[in-house]
Amino acid sequence: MDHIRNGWFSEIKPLWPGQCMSLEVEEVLLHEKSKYQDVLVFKSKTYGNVLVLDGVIQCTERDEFSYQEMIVHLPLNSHPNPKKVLVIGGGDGGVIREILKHDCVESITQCEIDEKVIEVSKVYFPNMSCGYNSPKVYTYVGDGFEFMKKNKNTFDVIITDSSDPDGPAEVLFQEDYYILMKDALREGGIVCTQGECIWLHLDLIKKMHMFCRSLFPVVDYGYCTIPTYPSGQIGFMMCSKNSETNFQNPVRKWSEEEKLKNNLKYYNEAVHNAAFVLPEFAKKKLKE
Ligand code: SPD
Repeated sequence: MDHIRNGWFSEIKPLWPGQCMSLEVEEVLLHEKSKYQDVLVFKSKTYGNVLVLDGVIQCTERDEFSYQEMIVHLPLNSHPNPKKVLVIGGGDGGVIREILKHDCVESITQCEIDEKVIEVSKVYFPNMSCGYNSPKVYTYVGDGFEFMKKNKNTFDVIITDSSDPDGPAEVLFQEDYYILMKDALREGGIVCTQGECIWLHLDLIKKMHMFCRSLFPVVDYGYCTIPTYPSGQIGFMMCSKNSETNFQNPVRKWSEEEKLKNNLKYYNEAVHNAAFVLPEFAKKKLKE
């Protein structure tokens, strides 16, 4: 239990040198090694249950809605009629829960490599894993690369809800993976991936932005704030095969009634527009 000392969990990693997020632990609920990674769930003093993979916070019950709403509603509301959605990763189920808020979506295929994450989420994160019961959801336990190689020209939107580019998820931040996603999309399809933090990983974001621009006619980087991710900010790399897409202006909007029904806590239209407004240092770097 290297990461817990004196009743505090600390997220110490070379990916964010010299800094770390700490949460006070009330009780350790589970600590196991899956086939792929170290899985820890603890009840925190002030952020509810927390899921940690290989020492890195993946979600807390208190603030998960920010990331899950944004990684889903930014791309889905930028597509005129998304019917088939593919989720790579996202084993906790939060992304599926949000996709199900779009009635036009007919099927959600999820490809998660680590079955343990799904299992653990069903027990300790019922508010995230609730969508697994939907008849629209098909879950494959396996490698996203292999899955996409066999499913070309199939999806309207692909969402990659991955962990950080350190260990098994590293390949998901490389050009070959984006080529596969592009080929798995139908005409006019959209990709949205976990795109890391401008305060910590701007060189990586720049590199990804450049290869994405060589593959797709429209590319943009949006972000949200979230207290328990490193530096309190995380972004989304968004690419469209449709040259008419303008990610900053959603093409689909919910009525007041739908908004109430969907119980949104972070996303609204103004937040969508503002998500792509970058501070000067990041804007300059991506424009260079
Ligand atoms: N630094 C942690 C980034 C984790 C992103 N994925 C989280 C999974 C939530 N569904």
